[in-house]
Amino acid sequence: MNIAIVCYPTFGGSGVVATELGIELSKNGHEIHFVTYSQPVRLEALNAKLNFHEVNVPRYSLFKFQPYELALSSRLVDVVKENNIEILHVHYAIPHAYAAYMAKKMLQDDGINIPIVTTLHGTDITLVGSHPFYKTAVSFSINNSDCITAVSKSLKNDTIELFDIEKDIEVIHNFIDFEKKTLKKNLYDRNLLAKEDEKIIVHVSNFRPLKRIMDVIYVFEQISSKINSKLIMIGEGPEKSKAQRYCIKNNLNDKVVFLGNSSEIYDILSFSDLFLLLSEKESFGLSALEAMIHKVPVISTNVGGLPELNKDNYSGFLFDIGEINKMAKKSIEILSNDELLKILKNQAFENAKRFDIKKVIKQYESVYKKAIDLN
Ligand code: GMT
Repeated sequence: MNIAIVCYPTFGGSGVVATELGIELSKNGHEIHFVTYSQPVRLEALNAKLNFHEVNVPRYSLFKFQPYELALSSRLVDVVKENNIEILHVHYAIPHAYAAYMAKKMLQDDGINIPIVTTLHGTDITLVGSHPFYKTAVSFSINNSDCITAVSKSLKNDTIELFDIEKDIEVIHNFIDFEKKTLKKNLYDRNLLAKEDEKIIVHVSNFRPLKRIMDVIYVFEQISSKINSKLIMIGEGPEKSKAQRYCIKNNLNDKVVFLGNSSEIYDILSFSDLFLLLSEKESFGLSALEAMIHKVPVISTNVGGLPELNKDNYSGFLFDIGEINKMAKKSIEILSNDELLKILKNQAFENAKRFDIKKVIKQYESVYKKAIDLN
């Protein structure tokens, strides 16, 4: 199939999922065309089956807000026509599902009927999409997709609760490519980040308020009072400077390393001992799955799709939002018992196998066929 994939090209989970999916589909013989405003960060190499089409939005001073949806829908029409695209798969409803609908309507004028698959990722529903300023348009574009998928049961339920959805939503969990795990770049050596006798704890996110970055720091503060350890904070976002200030003020700055956005996450995870994801909302928690594939157990909250991913007392442990003392106590218990840590590491890896990309790809292929049959 010739498939156009629309996504955010950044370090965020939805862009990573869309990119990894496109790469795997191309390995399965499909021709993939990414349409977005810059080359997706995880899309390192293009080839005959993996193409990238940039969406440009010319700056014009009359516009206070540059009309990205307009540029995207025009670009989609061109890409569909020029590459005989058979399906449009849009990741993240805003504004992608809306732009896809406009492209579909424009293409109908040329006698082309293009099916749309929309994948909902989380914040497009739970945070931004349900805002009254957007809700009507988001609801409309979801209902006008041919097929809708959500990355967890929890997100499906949230979508049904927050919007009047007239169509079925299929749950296709996020996934991981086990072959990629071995593709280390070897840019990071363990001893660049921590001493040999220090345990390594990791957090990866976009440091937005819903990630509860300060909880990560508070939990680590308690851990580091008992366990010789380092906390590696990966990502960029609005809560980062507050966390950095706290670390400086509380003499934690030689124990907490803020790395910023990194393309070497897999290298770092490969020598880590514990992953913290303490969000107040999380439709799936892809970063926790990336930790598990590297045998890193996960301490997480029990919100959203996290219980579908992190198996309590197996791949890690789940807690209510803000249960800092309990989270810290459990982390100390794990990190001070090498035997227990080893068991949990192996179990985290076993648990990750449920989300192997090879299984998931078939689900997406069957959704594409369903969407094509509907048109
Ligand atoms: O976590 C974020 O804030 C980024 C966001 C995104 O869209 O890039 O992540 C969402 O989609 C990911 C991929 O499906 C999920 O793993 C994340 O759980 C989800 N984030 C939230 O629901 C907060």
